Amino acid sequence: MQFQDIIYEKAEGIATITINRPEVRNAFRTPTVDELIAAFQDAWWDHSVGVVIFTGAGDKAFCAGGDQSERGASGYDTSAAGHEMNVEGLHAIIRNIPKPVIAAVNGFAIGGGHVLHVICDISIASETARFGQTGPRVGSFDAGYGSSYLARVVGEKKAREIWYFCRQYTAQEAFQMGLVNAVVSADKLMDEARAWANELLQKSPTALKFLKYSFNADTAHIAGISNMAMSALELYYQTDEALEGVNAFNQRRPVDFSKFRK
Ligand code: 2NE
Repeated sequence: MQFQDIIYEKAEGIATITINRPEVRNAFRTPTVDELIAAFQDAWWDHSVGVVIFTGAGDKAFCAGGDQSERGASGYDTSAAGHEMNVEGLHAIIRNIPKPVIAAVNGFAIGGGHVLHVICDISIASETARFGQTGPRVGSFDAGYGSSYLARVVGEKKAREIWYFCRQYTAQEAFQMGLVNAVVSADKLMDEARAWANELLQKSPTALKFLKYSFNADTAHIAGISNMAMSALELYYQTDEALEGVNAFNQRRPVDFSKFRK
């Protein structure tokens, strides 16, 4: 598969997957998600790969979530890929690939982009990284892994704060709440991610695989919740309420949900 929206590299046991849309803070569109799934699939089956590093191009963003310029009353644009955006499939493959996935968070990890790093096994952040959800502001939500699993990571109160208030958090704040494993200066981020990956490459791959699946088993029920959540999201995107959120973002105006409070 030829990649347009991502860069996929393999060297010395490490597969590096980079979302390459820096002009939109690495927001993903439907083909981006397909390419990410294809890259993770390749890394899954390639026996020379022991660890995946997941990052974003440039120095501004890891990923700013779904591309809001491609969102309308039928959800995200399907014309380029011929099907709905398969975010659920992307979450599933990051969870299920039997190798550790390290998120190297090099800037904004926001909205659906924040969910991506949350699902990764390990997150290493640059000092410049910023974390947050935006769903209730832009007319969206992730009621699957994005919320339930986040609550496992940072606790119920903090997860509710993160989703309800749509605030941004610094890398140090993320470290303090257990949302990332380490914080390093921006120029050291990829070296640090590779150092963690190299440490993992010295460990038993089968032991790592079983440990990952054991950790996953405890939250495996969220897959079913995610099925319902993503189906509900497709319906919600068709509402005037959800459209008010996305239109306000795209028109760069304040959002007004007041008439939907019924
Ligand atoms: C990420 C953030 C905080 C960055 O802010 P800033 O000030 O550094 O940059 P700016 O000017 O907002 O963005 C730079 C350019 O990137 C585009 C902007 O429109 C802008 O374009 P130009 O003006 O240069 O033409 N851009 C940024 N994020 C974009 C996006 N997501 N889609 C399309 N274009 C985007 C700030 O940009 C921000 O808050 N972005 C929006 C974050 C967001 O709300 N994401 C979607 C959440 S919903 C979601 O991801 C989702 C879900 O909830 C469930 C399932 C699937 C997806």
